[in-house]
Amino acid sequence: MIVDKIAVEHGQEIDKVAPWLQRHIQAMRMREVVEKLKKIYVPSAEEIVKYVGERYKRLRPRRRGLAGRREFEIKRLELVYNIVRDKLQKVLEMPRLEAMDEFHRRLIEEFIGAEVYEEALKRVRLAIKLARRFWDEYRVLIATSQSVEEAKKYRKEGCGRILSLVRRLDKHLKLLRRVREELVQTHVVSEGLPVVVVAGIPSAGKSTLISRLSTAKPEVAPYPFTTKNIIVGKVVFKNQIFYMVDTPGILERPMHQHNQIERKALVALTSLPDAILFLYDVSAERVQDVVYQTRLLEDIIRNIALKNGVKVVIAINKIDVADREALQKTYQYIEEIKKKYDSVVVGPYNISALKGIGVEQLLNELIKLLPSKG
Ligand SMILES: Nc1nc2c(ncn2[C@@H]2O[C@H](COP(=O)(O)OP(=O)(O)O)[C@@H](O)[C@H]2O)c(=O)[nH]1
Ligand SMILES: [Mg+2]
Repeated sequence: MIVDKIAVEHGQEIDKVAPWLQRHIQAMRMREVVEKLKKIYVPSAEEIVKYVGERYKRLRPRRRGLAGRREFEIKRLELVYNIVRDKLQKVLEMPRLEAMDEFHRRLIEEFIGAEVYEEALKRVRLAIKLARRFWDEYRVLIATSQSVEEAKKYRKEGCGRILSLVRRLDKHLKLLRRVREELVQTHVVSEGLPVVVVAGIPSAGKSTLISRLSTAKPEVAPYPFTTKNIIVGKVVFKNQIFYMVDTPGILERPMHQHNQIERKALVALTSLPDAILFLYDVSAERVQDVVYQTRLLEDIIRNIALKNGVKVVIAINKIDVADREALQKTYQYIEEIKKKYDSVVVGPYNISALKGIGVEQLLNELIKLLPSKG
């Protein structure tokens, strides 16, 4: 894998390299994982068996007599073995957990379980090995059979044993297939560009801001293993291209209110951002007061920013219709937050996502925090 080479050439292990390089490695891994998964097809056991059956029907004996029969039955066995091996070997191209970027790895760890995933791959590997053993064994039995009946009997037995290996893999194949399908969906954030994750209570203006700043209509993709979505806008600003990501329902409430799925989703999400943008809603229509919003901010600082060494940029949104009292309180709370988490917090910037007030200055600050393209 290319990224391992980079780390090795730098003479260091991945977690010891500089943060920017680590980010770069993660981004490249992320892309590699998705590119790889796109090219893999994970069949069900039933599909493999059915495919074998179709191909099997087309085989015809070429010679008469016992020698011809042996040759024919070996051909049939070989066909079954070859198909099973090829299909399963393709499945084994699924990346090992240790070769994955953190986002994808954590998704699997949280929603599937690391052991369950590795076990599935192990079973597939084992099935290939056993299939090979049956092929070796039964090929000899058929080749040395003393009658047409005996040749048939061994072929039946050999094919049966190989196909029963496949049938017993069914559960594991289904799991790998699901993992593949879920992770491939993350292609919209897997191009290797820097990521800014936007947080804030519902109606704070996250969607409005992302729509305003993205070059095209934001893309919506399923958040793997959940019924939630990831919304991604691509932002181009002064030579910098990055993603602005919204994850509705995940960074909108303090974490003690999260259900199990949201907690898992958050754990995976933690490794994604290069910076976090937190939006305060200071309008009279805000659905939560600013104390609540500050608690959410603090949660995000502790659970994402501090753990991953990324900054949180604070923007006070809806400045065009700000409620005076809420605005003043917000300044006070932010002051306190800055005292507590001085090195992590940037801002605040007053903006109106709707009217476009202050957004250029905000972008200027945001891009300073992102790894540069080159
Ligand atoms: N006046 C005003 N309204 C805004 C502003 N930003 C967003 N809104 C409105 O607030 C509502 C919720 O915005 P939305 O972007 O959907 O919030 P989200 O839930 O955080 O994605 C919408 O009606 C927006 O038009 C702003 O800067 N000023
Ligand atoms: Mg929204």
